Amino acid sequence: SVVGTGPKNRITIEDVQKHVKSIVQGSAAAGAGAGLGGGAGLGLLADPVIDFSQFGEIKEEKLSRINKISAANLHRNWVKIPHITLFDDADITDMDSFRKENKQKALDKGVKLTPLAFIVKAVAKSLSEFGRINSSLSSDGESLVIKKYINVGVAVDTPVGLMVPVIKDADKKGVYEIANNIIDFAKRARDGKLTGKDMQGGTFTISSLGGLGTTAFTPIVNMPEVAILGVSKSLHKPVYKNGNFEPRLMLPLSLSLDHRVVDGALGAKFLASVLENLSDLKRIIL
Ligand code: CAO
Repeated sequence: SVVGTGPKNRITIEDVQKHVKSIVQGSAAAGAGAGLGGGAGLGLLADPVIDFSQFGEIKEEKLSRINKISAANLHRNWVKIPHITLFDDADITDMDSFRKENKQKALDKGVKLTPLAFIVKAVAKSLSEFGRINSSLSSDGESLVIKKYINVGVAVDTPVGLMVPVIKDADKKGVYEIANNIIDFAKRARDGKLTGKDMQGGTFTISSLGGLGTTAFTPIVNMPEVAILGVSKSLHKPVYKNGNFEPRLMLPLSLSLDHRVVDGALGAKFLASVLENLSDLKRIIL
């Protein structure tokens, strides 16, 4: 890689010295990035190489192909996207009574109605009103591509890793159809039968750990999308209403945003809209 400046492009002693100097200066700049005053490069330390067996018995498992693909994507998204995460609780008392009233009827039609289908519908409605949340940065970083279609990805946990199939045109689908899509995708994801097409074209992602039980978490934005909603387990909580504490079923939500595109204020308005849709089903049914 040394550029020769001598006769017929021969490499001179000066060329080699210049080349070495540029390399040394380059690594010094990267090293400065690791300290507080730097910033030109990330200047990260190399991963530690440790023989863990010296401390006790170990077992080594190979990472799956999906593990490796998602690790590379998550790492890029974590490093490149300046995240902020907003937290709030949605009052889903009425929504959940409605869901339970219709649970058996839905099962008779072969549909398992979980809160997630309602959440997808509520989010799709809000996305139709907040174009900036349903957007991507152009690859040159010069403009914002606002999508008129609403495709909601749903993270599915499988034995070989995380997959994100996409519910296309979620705003145009009813809750039953969305629930059907989720069941079909989850089954095919776990059977290793999802296609590339099933996982393309998402404009927003929902990651639900509600069935497993967490109080809150900070999901990582799924590039090139600019926002992701984390769903935790709903719990009955005392809510102060009309001068009394009432037991209400509250659903904890966490909205992570790409701060380059979405400011906290806009994110808060979007989250408030999702909360309203979930607490008043009429808003999403009509
Ligand atoms: N609060 C309380 N209960 C909830 C809930 C919530 N937010 N969400 C689901 N539940 C309940 C369901 O109603 C169901 O109860 P019943 O069996 O009594 O009806 C039970 O929990 C299990 O639900 P489920 O997980 O089978 O179905 P789902 O529609 O909620 O989710 C799917 C489907 C595919 C998204 C889920 O199985 C999954 O894979 N989640 C993991 C996602 C993940 O790993 N995300 C990444 C996180 S960061 O790495």
